[in-house]
Amino acid sequence: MLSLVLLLAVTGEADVAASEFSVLRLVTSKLFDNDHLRKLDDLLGYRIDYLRNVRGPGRPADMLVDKKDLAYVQRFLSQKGIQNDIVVHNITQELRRERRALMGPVDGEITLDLIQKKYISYDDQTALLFQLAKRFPHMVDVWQVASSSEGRNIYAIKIGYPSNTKKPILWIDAGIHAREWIAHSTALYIIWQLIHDPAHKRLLQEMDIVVVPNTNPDGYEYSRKINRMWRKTRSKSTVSRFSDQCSGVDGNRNYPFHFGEEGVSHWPCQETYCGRMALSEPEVMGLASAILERKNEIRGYIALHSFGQDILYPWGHKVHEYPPDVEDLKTMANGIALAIQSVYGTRYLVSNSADGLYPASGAADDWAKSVGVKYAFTFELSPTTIDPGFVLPEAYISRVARETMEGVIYMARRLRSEEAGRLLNDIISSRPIRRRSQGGAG
Ligand code: 0X9
Ligand code: ZN
Repeated sequence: MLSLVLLLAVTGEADVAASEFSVLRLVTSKLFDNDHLRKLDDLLGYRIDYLRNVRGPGRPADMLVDKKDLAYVQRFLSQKGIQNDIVVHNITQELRRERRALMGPVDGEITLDLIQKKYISYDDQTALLFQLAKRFPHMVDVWQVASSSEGRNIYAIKIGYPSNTKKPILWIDAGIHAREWIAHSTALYIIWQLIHDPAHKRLLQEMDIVVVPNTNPDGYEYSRKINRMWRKTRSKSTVSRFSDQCSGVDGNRNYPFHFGEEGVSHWPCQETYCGRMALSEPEVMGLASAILERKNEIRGYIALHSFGQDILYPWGHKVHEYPPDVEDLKTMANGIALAIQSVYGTRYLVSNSADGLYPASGAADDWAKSVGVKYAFTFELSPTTIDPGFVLPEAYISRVARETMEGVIYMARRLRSEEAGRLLNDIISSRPIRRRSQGGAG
């Protein structure tokens, strides 16, 4: 994971001209290669930052290297027999380009065109939710689920037509990791289309879809204004008095399920810091409470993240551990992947999150599954590669959003038909009882 000292140098306004960074992909082949990498840190006099950690022989890792040290690092790795290739020559340039494209607050209405073309600010995302609630009061409800550490209100939007009975819910949230901007934009697009496209009317008569398009607004705004690669929340810890990078908690390590076990850091200055205790983050506390209140209705949960093009299913806290109904989850995930692929041919890999990616405990998807949401997934959206990685150009928003929408609709329809099957079963299995009691009365 990326340490932030260097990233501040990469992205901070004042320092942006001072250093340029490249991304070097390496593949270790032997276990003791790790010792070589530690030795390299010693020789350089600082700890190298990883965009993707070293996970073992044969698995690629990505390191962020100051261009002035690049030749030295490459020579060292090659001498030790560690395969290495430059995958991004100048990541700093890409960040600058993106920064120039950012826009100020929108004047007037937020349009579909805008959300497909721009990464909009948190205030504009919120304005969109209220704009939609005002215009479509018969099918839209917006409410506050949490208040962030810095005091921003976090909203959920429920889309669905009124019903006399409790409707099943598909819950989608996005942006717990601040820098994964394509997740927020995709969530906004899904909201827009569900409301405006009449093709979804029947679905929304029978089920509700709840979307929280930005679960970490403090981090998002920090990522827009100060440090593009910010991942965590922005809560203050005692150590953050010494360094800004020690602020915040990884919200996707802060849920109360196998909290603080594998794939987390207990050190506040690290990217995967899980917090002092589960639910320490007001954002996570608010989301978890909102989900718990509706857990009997929520049939599906999707956490939108980037990047990788994966549909990840539980359990993610430990390798080789699966829920008893894992085959159902895999079938659903395969269907979602095919639905996504049907739009532009983009391939998503379906895998268990611990086996396929890495074990990470205290994450939202595992927790949702643990409280009874049958289908809980993390979608790692596009791209697949570190270049452009989190910094996906705005030109790709509409493509990613459209194909993801297809996956979401596939999942929602499947949930709806499972629900219909369940209702039918209930009716069939309750019939003999009713007959008997009718018989007795007569
Ligand atoms: O590490 C994460 O939180 C997610 N990947 S990301 O690159 N977007 O940070 C993956 C979480 C997968 N789920 C679990 N491990 N439970
Ligand atoms: Zn993420």
